Amino acid sequence: MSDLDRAIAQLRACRPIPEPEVRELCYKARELLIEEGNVVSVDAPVTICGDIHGQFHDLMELFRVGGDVPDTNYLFMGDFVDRGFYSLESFLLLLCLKVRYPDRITLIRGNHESRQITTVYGFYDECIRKYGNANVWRYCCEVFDYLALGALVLGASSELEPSGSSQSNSLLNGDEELEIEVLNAAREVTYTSHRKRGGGSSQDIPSDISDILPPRDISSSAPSRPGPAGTGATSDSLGSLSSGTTGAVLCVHGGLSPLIDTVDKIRLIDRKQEVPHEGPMCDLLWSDPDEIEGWGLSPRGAGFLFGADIVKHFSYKNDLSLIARAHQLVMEGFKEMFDGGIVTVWSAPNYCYRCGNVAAILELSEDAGNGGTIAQSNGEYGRSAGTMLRNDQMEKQILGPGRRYRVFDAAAQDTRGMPAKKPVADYFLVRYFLLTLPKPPRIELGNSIKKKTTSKLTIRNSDTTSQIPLKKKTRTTL
Ligand SMILES: [Mn+2]
Repeated sequence: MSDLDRAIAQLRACRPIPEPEVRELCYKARELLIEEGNVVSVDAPVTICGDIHGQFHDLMELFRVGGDVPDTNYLFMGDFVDRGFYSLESFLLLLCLKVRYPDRITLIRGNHESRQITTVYGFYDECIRKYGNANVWRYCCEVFDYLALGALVLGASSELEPSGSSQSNSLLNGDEELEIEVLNAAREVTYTSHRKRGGGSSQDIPSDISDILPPRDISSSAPSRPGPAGTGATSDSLGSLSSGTTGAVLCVHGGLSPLIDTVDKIRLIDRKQEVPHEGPMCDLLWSDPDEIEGWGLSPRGAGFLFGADIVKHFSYKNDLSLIARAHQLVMEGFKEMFDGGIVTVWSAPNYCYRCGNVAAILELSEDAGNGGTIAQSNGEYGRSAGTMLRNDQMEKQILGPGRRYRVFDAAAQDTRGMPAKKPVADYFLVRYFLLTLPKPPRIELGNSIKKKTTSKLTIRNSDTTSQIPLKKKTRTTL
């Protein structure tokens, strides 16, 4: 067993590794991450995850539900630390897995992967509490500076293979393909949505769905979501060029920036620094979609709000079929907005041990028909001037990827060590007692009885109070 495997085993047991090992790990991770571009290319199949926020036991539950590394490819969209009691173990485990299986796990940066934010929201204090000094926090922050800002998932299939347990299989006739499937942690299908092959629309969603998915405005989605060409009679003049083409999926922690109109412009950012208070890098990590037109001021004091028109234009220009992001608590674990053009994925169940929400991960499967090597958008500017847009009137035949959401609850209470009972390893103790006693937990653990969430989905612009801890800036609407 290598040192790395030993560290992984120790962290999986929720026991921190000694400071010198953290130093070594962070050094190796940095060497690896420095080679990655600002926007990492990831091939489907991949499972996309949202905020973790130090909820270690729920991260273990996530792996139980989604499959372990390296059997499942993962893409984590940031906010590994702060708020929860085990930011250290959560982040170091993910980092170990990254170093051990670099091609199997992708980590991108969230707004909490920052010196300033972690000193306010818990990770810094946790490191001091567990090591007696700030060295480990410092090593981790140096890694944060090297995390990619986004990822492009390529080669995702436009339709799903229905899950075995799906009672909706029988509904799937030859004219339809499965576009969305939602499963609970027991792997039972709780929602499906189909689209018609060859030009059908998602208005053809069967009506027997047992919804846990929020009602979606499907009335306006038909024109922009044509069926795949080449799957039967079709008048698609692009012929086989666009057959089954699924555009790329852009993954980013927060959202878009008024200063960035192409994926290529993300690539040009000098990312190896602390998250700035404004500018394109800040916006990617802080912005939120909202039901507005154009751009708006964000109540967070950093980043912007952006509307459906912004997403549609950006996705069209960059040949994207979906933007996946995290950053906002969603009671149902995920939320699609803007005709399915953007989705929020939230992976911290019962957030802060008291919010009562479920969590979700998003699985995109591989396009087997194309051997995973279809000519995909890589987001490079200029490609759109090519064959796909020979005719301005021509709608690009890009389909959204088939999306399987796995929804899960917080890990059972008995699998969690209470922070106070957590064994403290020898190597922490050197200066432990020289410090003041650890701060009492800010959150009542006893208060974790979950309310059953039956009401319609809410999205909280909270994360909950994640506001940049600065004097609020005033900004003009762009
Ligand atoms: Mn966030």
